[in-house]
Amino acid sequence: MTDLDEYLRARRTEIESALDRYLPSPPACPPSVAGAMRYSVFAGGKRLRPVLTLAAAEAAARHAEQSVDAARRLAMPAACAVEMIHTYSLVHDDLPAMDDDSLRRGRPTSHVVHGEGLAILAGDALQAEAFGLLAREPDASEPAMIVRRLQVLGVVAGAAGAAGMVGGQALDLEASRPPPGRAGTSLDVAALEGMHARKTGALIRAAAAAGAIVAGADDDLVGSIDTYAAEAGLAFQIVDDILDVEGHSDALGKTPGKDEAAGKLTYSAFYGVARSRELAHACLARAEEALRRAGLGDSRLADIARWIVTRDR
Ligand code: GRG
Repeated sequence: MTDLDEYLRARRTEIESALDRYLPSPPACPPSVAGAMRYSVFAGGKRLRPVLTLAAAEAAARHAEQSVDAARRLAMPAACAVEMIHTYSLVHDDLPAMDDDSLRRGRPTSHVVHGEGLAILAGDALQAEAFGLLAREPDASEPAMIVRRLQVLGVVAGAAGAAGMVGGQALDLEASRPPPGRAGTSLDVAALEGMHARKTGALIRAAAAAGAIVAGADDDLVGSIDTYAAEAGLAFQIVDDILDVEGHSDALGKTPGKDEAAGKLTYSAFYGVARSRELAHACLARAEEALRRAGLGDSRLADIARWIVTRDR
């Protein structure tokens, strides 16, 4: 097991126990909705986004010669909130009205198990719980921490909303499932990049920025970490498209080949797999450069970017 594997394993364990604490349970809420939320949250996701939040907080703390462990603790609520929002987006994306998928994270999708109504509600509740958590935690009364908490809330809301993930999903829907009687919009490669920047890139950037902000990074450092995360996020999407062509459902935990079968424009369809790999490596080089310039060249963030382009699931 590599050093990074050990790091990822330790962070995932901490994230999962924090998610378990933060998610609502009966009698505070009905067992049906609690069960549906937990079904999707604890289905074995990679936890890329919350790990980025924690690693960005660590990088900011190390930069300021402060405690890495304390920074990670401060960043845990934002890490979990981002994972809740990501999970809600997957539950809703899998619905028949959207991507209509029956396999996710290696299990039948939420609506297949719980029915469409409860799947929609579980997604809605995950989003609401995420923002409640961001409003409450970290529980500190110093004015500086209250300001950071509000800043994180604004960054995550922007990334999740109409200018971010929801907007990207709307562009995807317009292209792939237009309203009855209307032709789908056709995406060129620039539009494809813009759509992904919103749909998956925005939340990945917000995940990293949130960690840096809560750990007290100044605007310059947050900006460098944001540049890094934008490149890492694009690399993540390009690799996701490659895995849709080359991956196996056992490793991926979802149905491979769906995008290709649906005739969707993807990086691998447009550029071919070999060129797509080169593009992902070019993103990695730019992500590493952004870190180096900020004095974070040897941080965990760099290892995570390398893992993003070499992953097989
Ligand atoms: C429903 C508002 C709304 C948005 C949905 C993210 C998203 C927007 C849809 C997912 C569609 C998709 C498969 C996009 C490709 C990239 C991606 C987000 C993959 C899933 O993320 P991973 O690989 O998943 O990090 P795990 O399960 O590991 O957390």
